Amino acid sequence: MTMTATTDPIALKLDQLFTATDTDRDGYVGWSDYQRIVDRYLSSYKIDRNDRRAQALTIGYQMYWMELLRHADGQERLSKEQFRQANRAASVDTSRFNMVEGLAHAIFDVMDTNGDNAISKTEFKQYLDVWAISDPSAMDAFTELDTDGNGEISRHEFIRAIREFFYSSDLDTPGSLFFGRLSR
Ligand SMILES: [Ca+2]
Ligand SMILES: [Ca+2]
Ligand SMILES: [Ca+2]
Repeated sequence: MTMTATTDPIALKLDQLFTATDTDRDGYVGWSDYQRIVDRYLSSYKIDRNDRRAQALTIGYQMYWMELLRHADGQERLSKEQFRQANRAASVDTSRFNMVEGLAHAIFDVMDTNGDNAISKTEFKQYLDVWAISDPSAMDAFTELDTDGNGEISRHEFIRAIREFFYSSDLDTPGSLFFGRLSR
């Protein structure tokens, strides 16, 4: 049985990521979209542009973007289809594995406002603002991401979930819920 693009779970998640990332809604993802996302993180989490965490986040996104461009033959902006293909090509590339982890750690450090190495429910709520997620079930993701149920998302739980977002075909894993629940 062959899977079509619309039933392939990873493609569904990448399309969801594309829509969330295309912040000016022009139908393409470009560096300016990522700059707006970085700005939203900084304003939602009240982090100064010169803060070490702000710089790490910008560098993390720059590296991710350069990697996508590399896999999309150097286009300056990516259509939904190119974005999907570039992410897929990048995900089978081992150099990319470390890069996703680097970005995931930078995002975690931004979200962990009080620096206790865990994301509380309050800290997680800001994340929904960054991505303009208004789905009422979105806070369910917090409960799912907290896999050991201790009331907070540890760094380990967070990094594993980001990995699942890009690599797991199971739409019910916590990592598949970052942008709201998808159904087949
Ligand atoms: Ca755009
Ligand atoms: Ca915290
Ligand atoms: Ca936990």
